[in-house]
Amino acid sequence: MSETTAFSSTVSAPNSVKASNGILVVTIDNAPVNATSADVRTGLERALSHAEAAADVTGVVITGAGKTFIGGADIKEFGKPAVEPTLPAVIEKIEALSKPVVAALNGVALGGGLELALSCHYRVASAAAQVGLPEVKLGIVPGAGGTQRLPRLIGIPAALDLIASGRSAKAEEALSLGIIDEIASGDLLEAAVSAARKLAGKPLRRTGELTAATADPAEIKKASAKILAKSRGQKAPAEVVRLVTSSTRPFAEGLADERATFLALRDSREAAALRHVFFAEREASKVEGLESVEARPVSTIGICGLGLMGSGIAVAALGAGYTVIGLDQTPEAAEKGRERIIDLLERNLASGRLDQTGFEARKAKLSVTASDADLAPCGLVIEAVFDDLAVKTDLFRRLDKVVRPDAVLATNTSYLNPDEIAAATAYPGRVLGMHFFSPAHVMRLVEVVRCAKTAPDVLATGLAVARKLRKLPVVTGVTEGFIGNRIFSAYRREAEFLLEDGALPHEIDAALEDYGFPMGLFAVYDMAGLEIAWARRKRQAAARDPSIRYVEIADTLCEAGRFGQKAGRGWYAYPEGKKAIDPEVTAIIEAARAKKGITPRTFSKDEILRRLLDAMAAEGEALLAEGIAARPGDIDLVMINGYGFPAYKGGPMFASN
Ligand code: T1G
Repeated sequence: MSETTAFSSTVSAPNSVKASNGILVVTIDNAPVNATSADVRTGLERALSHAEAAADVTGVVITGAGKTFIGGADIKEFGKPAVEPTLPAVIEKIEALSKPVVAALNGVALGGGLELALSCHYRVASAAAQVGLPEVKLGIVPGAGGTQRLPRLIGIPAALDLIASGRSAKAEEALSLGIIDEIASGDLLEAAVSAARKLAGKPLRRTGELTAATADPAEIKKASAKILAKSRGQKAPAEVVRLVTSSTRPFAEGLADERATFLALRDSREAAALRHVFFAEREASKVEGLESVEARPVSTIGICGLGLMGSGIAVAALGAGYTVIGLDQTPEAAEKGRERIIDLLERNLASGRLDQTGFEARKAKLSVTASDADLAPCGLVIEAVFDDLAVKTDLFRRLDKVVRPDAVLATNTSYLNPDEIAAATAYPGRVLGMHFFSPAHVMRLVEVVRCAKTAPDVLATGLAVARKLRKLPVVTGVTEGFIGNRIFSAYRREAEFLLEDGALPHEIDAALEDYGFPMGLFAVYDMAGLEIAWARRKRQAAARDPSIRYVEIADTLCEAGRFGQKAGRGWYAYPEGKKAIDPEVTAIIEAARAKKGITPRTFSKDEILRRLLDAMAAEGEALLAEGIAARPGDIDLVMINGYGFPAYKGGPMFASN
């Protein structure tokens, strides 16, 4: 029995080892994503030691089981005591091995997975492989050589782009960049073993020994500035810029700096927040009671109302490969809707997000009509008509008569009670809410509303379709405004209390933008327009409890015609379209305080933030207590993906801990 056959019998899960003509093939089989857990690292190190020593081994191939090469270091090990060997130690061993080590990328190679591949002497990939260093999305930097090896392989500008964005590159792009050396035309493992055999006994290309090609300093400066501007105060992107742009220094020095930076960031609040978001996204897809429920089949989606929301939803559905039938009140309105959808597709084409084939394919799957009966083939119909109860119940009553018995009906209402809409139909069990966010072809979030009578497989269908649309579905129960708008209302209410108590709109907005919000609350208001919320407040005025504090400032602005940016003035003035503090608004606020006999006081940014975050978290606790939201993480995902809450703060529930 050969040395290696004897050795492979001693190898236990999660790695397996077999010899192939002198090449030791190591397969990492650590479901679900072959993360480099302690066991994987130990197994790899043993296999490398064996390969180095064994006379019957001339090379090594490392690959992954299933559809993943390596999904990265095991994030679940973060914050736990380190277990030797560390990933950098295993990677150093690979690079230093005297025999060729070939990475056979059978699927995604991310984070530590790509770093491991970069230390190999040759990389072969399947056509479906993708590579990336997404660590910044977790508030960290690559910690196993990525910021030093990748620039040595592909140059500083390209490495900066990939690592600072955290995006993945498909096999073709990875080949053209030089990250991989070959895309296997036939069997991947055969190609890898053949590459290892060809390299045996030859001088090996060790990435760490390469020099990062110098690039135009102005280009690097420009790219770095763009990354820093976009990072809005996050630490990790700035550290990526520092480490990658200095990767021309001695390799060992760069590696040590990278590791220290990684460890410091890994234990930071920012990284903990982004890990929370990472796992919250995975948890959100686990809905109680749906563990073994099948979704209904959907290949054709009907969309009623082809305005801003409807056309955005249509573009998302066409992008996911669905056939779309758009319905509007008249043939003219339907045709206008089609033009709106085609226009959005043409913009994607023009920006390169879509190629001609994709454009034509989507166009071919779109039809519009003004006749309800044409929706008969739909497995799911989503309405995005005017947010009025009578309009929506009338529509659902009509749809009930024309769609398939197993068709699912979804309402995109943001404030109405979907139970009342469902009650207007013969089969309320097939009704749920699917609350998209504008622009619907861009925003990731969909609040999937479980109505009182929604059948489990109908809820499962809503979730499955949302995922196929590459959206982030979060399940919510029925309450006014669901999770997002209910929290938003509490946040807005507290902000208006702060105005009465002494703060001003620009001070509150500055505190929010410093915290990481892309835009302050009052600036967002002006952008969205003040009239819709005003109309709702007026509708609710008669039922309002006079014992509950109510701030009239927003009403006063609307009564003065200050409806926001498109009216040229709202909470701010917009001379030549540029936002400016308006003393008229300050006067309106001071008058409101005087009317209530409130003596204003000044607030620090921290005080303002504390009050707003506490208000959001308190409303979140209420939603959890009422069973509207299943987990704090769900609430955080809604506020991050629907309302601009900075992800690196983790969301209001995480931030309140
Ligand atoms: N560690 C631990 N668990 C992980 C994991 C990881 N790296 N990646 C995924 N999981 C779990 C996830 O929580 C879920 O668990 C299950 O696997 C399936 O995931 C030194 C330190 C690989 C593209 O950032 O992007 O390397 O919910 O639903 O849609 O520089 O997972 O079933 O219990 O997402 O098929 C860098 C993270 C780490 C990639 C697969 N790597 N993962 O997508 O499955 S930091 C990443 C992903 C690092 C080094 C540093 C995706 C995926 P559960 P899933 P998927």
